[in-house]
Amino acid sequence: MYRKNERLVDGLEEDQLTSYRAWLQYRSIGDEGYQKKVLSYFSSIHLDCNRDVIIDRALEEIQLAMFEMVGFSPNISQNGGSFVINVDSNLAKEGFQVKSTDSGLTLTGGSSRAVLYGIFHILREIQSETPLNTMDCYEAPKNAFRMINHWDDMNGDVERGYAGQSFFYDDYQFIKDRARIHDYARLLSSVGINALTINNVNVHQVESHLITDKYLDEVKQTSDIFNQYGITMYLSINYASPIEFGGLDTADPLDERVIQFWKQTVQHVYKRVPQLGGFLVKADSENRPGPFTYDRNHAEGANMLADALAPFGGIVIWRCFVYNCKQDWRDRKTDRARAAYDHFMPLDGQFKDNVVLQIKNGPMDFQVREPVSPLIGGLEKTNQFLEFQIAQEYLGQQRHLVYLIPQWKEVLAFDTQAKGEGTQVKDIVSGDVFDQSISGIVAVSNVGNDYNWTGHTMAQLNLYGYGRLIWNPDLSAEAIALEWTKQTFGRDHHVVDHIMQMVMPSWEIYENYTSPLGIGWMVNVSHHYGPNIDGYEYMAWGTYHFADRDGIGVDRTIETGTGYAGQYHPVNRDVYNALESCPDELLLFFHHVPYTHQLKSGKTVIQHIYDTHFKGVEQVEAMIDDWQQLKNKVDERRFKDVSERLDHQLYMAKEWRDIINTYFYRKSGIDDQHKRTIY
Ligand code: GCV
Repeated sequence: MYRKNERLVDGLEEDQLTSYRAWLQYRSIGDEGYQKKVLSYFSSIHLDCNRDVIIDRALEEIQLAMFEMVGFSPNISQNGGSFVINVDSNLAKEGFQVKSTDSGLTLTGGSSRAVLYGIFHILREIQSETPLNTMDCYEAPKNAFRMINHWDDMNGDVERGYAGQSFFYDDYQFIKDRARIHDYARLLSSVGINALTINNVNVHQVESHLITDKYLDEVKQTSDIFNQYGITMYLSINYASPIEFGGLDTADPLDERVIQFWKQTVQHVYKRVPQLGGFLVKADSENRPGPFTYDRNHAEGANMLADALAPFGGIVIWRCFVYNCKQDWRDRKTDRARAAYDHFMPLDGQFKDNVVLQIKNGPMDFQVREPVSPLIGGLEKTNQFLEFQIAQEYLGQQRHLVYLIPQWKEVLAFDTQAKGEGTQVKDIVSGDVFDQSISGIVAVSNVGNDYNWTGHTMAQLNLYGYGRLIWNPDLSAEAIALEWTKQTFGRDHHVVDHIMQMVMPSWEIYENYTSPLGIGWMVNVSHHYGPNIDGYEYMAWGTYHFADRDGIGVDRTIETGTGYAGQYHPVNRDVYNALESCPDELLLFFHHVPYTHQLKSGKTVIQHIYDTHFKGVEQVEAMIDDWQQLKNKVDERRFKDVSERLDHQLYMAKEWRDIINTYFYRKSGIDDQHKRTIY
């Protein structure tokens, strides 16, 4: 009854399987002509390269997909066939070429991993019914590292997880049945992900032991599963491990005992898990230990670990999310936005070659809208990863439909001006601008053990889109959404059109009914969901928006504010620093203005807040209308799931609208001309 490749059989109800399959639906091809062509092109597979475990997975995938799509599973032979697979090491290691010939198709990969990517590419095209004789292409990923970070804890919780519990751990143990991990690895490799961490960057005492004999067997078994799909596994480590389980009283990176501790620990870990990629570290941030305790800087901290990992080809991924957690509300000069740059810019050039800095896309924390972190384009002599968050911590927690690719496209297209005009983020993080030995993009995962992986069915699109976008940042948000929709829900125009209408504006819609003009943060303490204007926990007794009766926004200018604007290269610095040139959507991020300040749109700030909040609610209503058109056009289970989430989204959008508009109306004391009836 279930397909053999979906290893997770137990625990799934029949009608949940469609959701579980996500975008790998491989539905039967309806068009008879196209079906015949597929049958003839893939009647047999000629494997013209050595078999290994990754090639096995690739073959398994195409056999399965063919069986599903055309009812026939091709034979594999080494003596001819209409579909030829080979490996040519002259191609880029992860690059592949597809060529149509008179008798069929040839797929050539630069490695086994590339063959796997090529197979998924071909299957994607077939699901969109792309004519087979036009499939010729050469593809190679723009980014060498394409990574996912899990924030899973060993008690089974997922920090900022909105899709159930962890499928790695439960009750401080690895989950014995690894079926789901296989299926997950398959989903990831289908969109080109090649690296991941499996434990939270907040490494508590229990998880510290992941690098000890207590768990190394299971770490190895998990790593082996991912390796089969071309994915290298990493672990988050606790900087204070020498104290946690090493019997030392210090984690000082320059202390010889600490240095020896890490050398021996790493040596042991690699003996047990030779394919491990290295360590991810969150240090001196949100109460995590780090080198600051010993008056050492982050280069000293990271380099010590890098030395221990170097003999094994391991790397250290070091996060730049370091800031002072407690700020007094009267203090308008300390600025969390400045922190990453202030800490790490002075260290540019001091990190070892096998260290890479991981930088969140914005200077704060994955808000609905932030400027790009000035560290990207600032650092010139340091390896760097850009960090996104697929989990929708501040973007509706996977109860709201928010398509994140348009936001990430803006980040990647941002012109940092680091080497004059045209120095876009996408070229810096890919390592094309500065000489970096390690470069790429990483994102916080949005999956859990929910039967549909992501809680909201539509949030599958963000996982899919993340992989596709970082493989090729030039793909448009529309193209990615279209690919996903066709694979996930089929090619019916009616279905595709309505879903596209829902997803494409969804980021802007969310912004409309939540935090306006770059202000961010107005969420409830600790869980970060729902409107609370004065709620953010790390701002002691105050807010990050400084709204008072006279105005709103954070003055981050050089002359009178925190000086954050000065962290950008001159053109961007000047644009953000001047009230006249600062773009409306980031106005309150950079400036404190009166409510009557006129935006470039011609509206006042207060009127903009009112209008967008009303508009956002109307837009959610329109989304619901779109979805309702699809009743009986998509399977019942997914229809019901999405309908329920949309209803909740509308409820919450109204709550946001009413709370925000009422608050600012009262706060500003603006007269009636700006008012609209709220209730
Ligand atoms: C894993 C934010 C989140 C934390 C998260 C942190 C980080 O502050 O709220 O849950 O911790 O980012 O990125 O380390």
